[in-house]
Amino acid sequence: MSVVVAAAPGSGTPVVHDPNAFSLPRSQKAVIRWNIYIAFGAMGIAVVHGLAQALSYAGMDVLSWFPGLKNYYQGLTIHGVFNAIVLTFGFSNGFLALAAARGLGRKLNGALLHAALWSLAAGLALACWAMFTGRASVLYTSYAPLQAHWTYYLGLVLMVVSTWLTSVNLFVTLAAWRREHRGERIPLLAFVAIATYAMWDLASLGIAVEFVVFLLPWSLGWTPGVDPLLTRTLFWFTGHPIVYFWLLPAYVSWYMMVPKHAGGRLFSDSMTRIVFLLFLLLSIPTGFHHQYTDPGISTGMKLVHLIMTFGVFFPSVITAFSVVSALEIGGRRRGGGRLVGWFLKLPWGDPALAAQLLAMLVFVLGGVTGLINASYSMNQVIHNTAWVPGHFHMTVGTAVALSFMGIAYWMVPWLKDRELRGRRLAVAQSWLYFVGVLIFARGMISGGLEGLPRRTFRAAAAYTRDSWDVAGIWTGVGGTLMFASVVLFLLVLVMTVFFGERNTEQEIPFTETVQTPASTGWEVRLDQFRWYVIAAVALILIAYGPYLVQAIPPHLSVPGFKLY
Ligand code: HAS
Repeated sequence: MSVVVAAAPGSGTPVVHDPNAFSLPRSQKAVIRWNIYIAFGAMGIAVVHGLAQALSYAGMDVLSWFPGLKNYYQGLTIHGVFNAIVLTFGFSNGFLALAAARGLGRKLNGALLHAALWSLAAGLALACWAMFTGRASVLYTSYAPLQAHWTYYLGLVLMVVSTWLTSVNLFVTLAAWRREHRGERIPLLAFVAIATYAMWDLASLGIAVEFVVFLLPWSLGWTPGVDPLLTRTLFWFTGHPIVYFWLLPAYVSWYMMVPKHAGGRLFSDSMTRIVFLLFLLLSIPTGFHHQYTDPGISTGMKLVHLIMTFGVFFPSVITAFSVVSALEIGGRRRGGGRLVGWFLKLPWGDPALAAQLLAMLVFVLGGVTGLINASYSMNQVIHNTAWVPGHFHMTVGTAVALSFMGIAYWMVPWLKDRELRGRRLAVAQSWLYFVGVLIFARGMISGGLEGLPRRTFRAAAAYTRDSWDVAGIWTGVGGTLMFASVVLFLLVLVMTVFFGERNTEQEIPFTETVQTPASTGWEVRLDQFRWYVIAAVALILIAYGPYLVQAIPPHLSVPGFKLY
């Protein structure tokens, strides 16, 4: 079987590559594998704390079963950091590096690959020490004036550095490819992986300044205090686009790999590039939608961010149509007809596909709740309630996490040269997660609408409302099913790594496009990242400039508040 990856320069003729011809040096495969192991290892620890939190909503206190755990917020910090930072960074550093290498058909820079892994590991070790010893119970948002030990901030900085090193690696590999392929279009698989890191490079500047310039020196006692509003704003400068850094690896798979699993084809090369460029342009100037209730930021600027938030909704809507059309091609090829017949004909027995289809279905609800969050007046109803974790467990907690599990079902076997072990269990695990998260989110969402607060240890809270009881039970039951599902996922992974049958003939799945990339005309300009980066910077200046002018110089006056 052959796969179209690019058009020959100037001719529009597709260049055909033999998928079996691609391989990476063993050492590079091993580094990518360790990124994935760290990512899922972190998820394994995080979900244990997740179970405790879900049960707390149902009124059950199991925290005393955790040796060394000092309080609820310590567990919640570990849950958030491990899932939102370690799982996502480790997975992206591994998966997108592999996608770019496969797209470009060449190996990566080995030194940068190793440096990124060690930076992630060192950062994780530092942050773990701070979190597990109870010196960093500040939650993943790290809001000042809650103060953590300096090792926590340094640890998170090193983890961000690991993503930058991966990004440098991708751009270095792209530059080497370009030298040998003058005038050619960047292969789509590499383009989408690199565009994701280009967006993140810009987005991560906010948290880098927050941690390196303000929180780290403050935690070391080098500055008299901190400016909570400025640091919070810097956090959300990164904190909204980070959700797209979590999501886009899943989109890379939904666009480029899921159609292959389904036997379909992606329709448009150009539309796919435009979607990723829209994320580069629109993801960052949106952060104030997390700060609608914050004083000190003008309503006018919040309105600007609101409009941009509705803008960044569109690439996801385009994604829904593009991916569904690719799936429909696959379903119809398999004999499915009519309105939904093709959907039932998809190969649901393939766990890599089933997990991602179910993740997509949940993401429809995640997207709808996101729009409600973004609406200024409705945000006043749900802000800081359980609704918000309801929303993000359907986005990052499922669209992303369940997609990552689906991707792992082909990627770990490829990286390890072994067959997936426990296919049926893997499919069952995906359905269990799907059912679990729908029950869990039903509880969180309905509880939130009744005013059930988020980030609260409900099992020990001195106040309650009757209407929270049923919502809490839904949350506890759903969370338990999600936990059981992740345990099964890790079991399948361990069985595959240690007992999977040897197979060195596996392919990295990726799709053809119905419309091959144009080699002339305006579409060629889609590959010139630098212009889109400049435009993104201009939009950021419009969205954040007025606030920063009034916020600088910062007022470093608020002392730290420690929970330990
Ligand atoms: Fe969000 C809060 C608005 C998307 C994550 N969000 C959060 C928080 C997290 C998070 C973690 O405006 C909490 C932060 C905290 O700790 O305080 N969010 C949005 C909007 C979108 C959105 C407008 N969020 C995400 C994604 C996340 C994520 C993605 C993680 C990956 N969010 C907000 C707002 C808040 C917020 C406010 C602040 C709330 C507050 O007050 O605190 C949009 O980007 C969503 C667009 C998505 C869609 C869905 C498209 C559907 C697709 C699936 C296609 C599949 C189909 C099925 C059709 C429009 C692409 C076919 C299937 C077959 C099987 C055939």
